[in-house]
Amino acid sequence: MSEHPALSPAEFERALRAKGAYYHIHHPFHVAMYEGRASREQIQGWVANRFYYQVNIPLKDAAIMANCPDRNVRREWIQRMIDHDGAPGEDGGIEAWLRLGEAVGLDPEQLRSQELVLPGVRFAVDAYVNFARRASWQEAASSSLTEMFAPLIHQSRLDSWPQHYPWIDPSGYEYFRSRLSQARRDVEHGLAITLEHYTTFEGQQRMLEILQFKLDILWSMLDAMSMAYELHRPPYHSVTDQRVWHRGIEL
Ligand code: AHQ
Repeated sequence: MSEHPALSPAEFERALRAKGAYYHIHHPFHVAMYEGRASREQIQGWVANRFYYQVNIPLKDAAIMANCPDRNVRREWIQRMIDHDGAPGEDGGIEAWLRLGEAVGLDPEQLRSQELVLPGVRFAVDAYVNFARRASWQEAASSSLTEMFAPLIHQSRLDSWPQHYPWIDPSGYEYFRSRLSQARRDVEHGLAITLEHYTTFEGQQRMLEILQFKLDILWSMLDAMSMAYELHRPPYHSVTDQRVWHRGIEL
C-alpha cells in the first residue's frame, strides 16, 4: 500500500500540465523559427525530418488499437489514424504535410524517400512507436498528452511564419490549422483515459515519467536537427561532406 495518497484528478492534471515547461516549444531550434531566425535549410530540414514523425503516428496509434480490448476506446481512437492517413480516397494529414514540404521548396518524393531523415530523429520516433507496441494501451494512450501543449505551438507557427518567411507558400500552413481542433479533441480523450487509469500515487508518478519520456523524444528530435542544420555537424561530417544514407549498391 503506498505511503503517499493518490493525487486528486485536479492535482494530477495540474502536475501533467506543469510538464509544459519542458515542451519543445521552448527548444532553441523552435524559438529561432518563431523569431524569424531560421534559415531556409533549417526549415526544410525540419519539415523533412518531421515527416518521419507524421507517417509514424498512425503506426503508433494502430499499436495502441491492437493492444486495446475496449471497443468504445477503439471507436474513438481510430479517428487519429484517419486524421493522418486520410479516409479512403481522401487526403489526410500526411498529404497536408507533403504540401507543407512543397510550400517550403521540397520535392514530395524526397520526403517520401526519407533520405533526409537524420539518425537521431529516426531513433527518437522509432522509440515512440516501439514504446506504444509494448506498453499497455493506457500507458501508450497517455503518452500522446504532450498534445496538451500542441495547439499553442501550431498557432505560433500560423502567427509568425507568414511574416518571417514570405518565401513559403501559405497553402502549406493547412496542416497546422487542422491540428488546432484535432489536437484539442484528442487531448480530451487522452486525458479522460489518463485520469481514469492512474488512480494510485505510484501510477501517477509512472504517468509523469511516461510524459517526460515523450517530451524527451520531441526535444531530442530537435537536438539532432540543431546539430545538422544549425551547428553544421550532420552525421559523418568529420569523414565526408556528402549526405550519408544507404542508396543501394551500384552493381
Ligand atoms: O502533428 C502532430 C501530431 O499529429 C501529433 C500526434 C500526437 C501523438 O499522438 O503523440 N502528438 C503530435 C504532435 C504533432 N505535432 C507536434 C508539433 O510540434 O508540431 C507536436 C506533437 C505533440 O505534441 O506530441
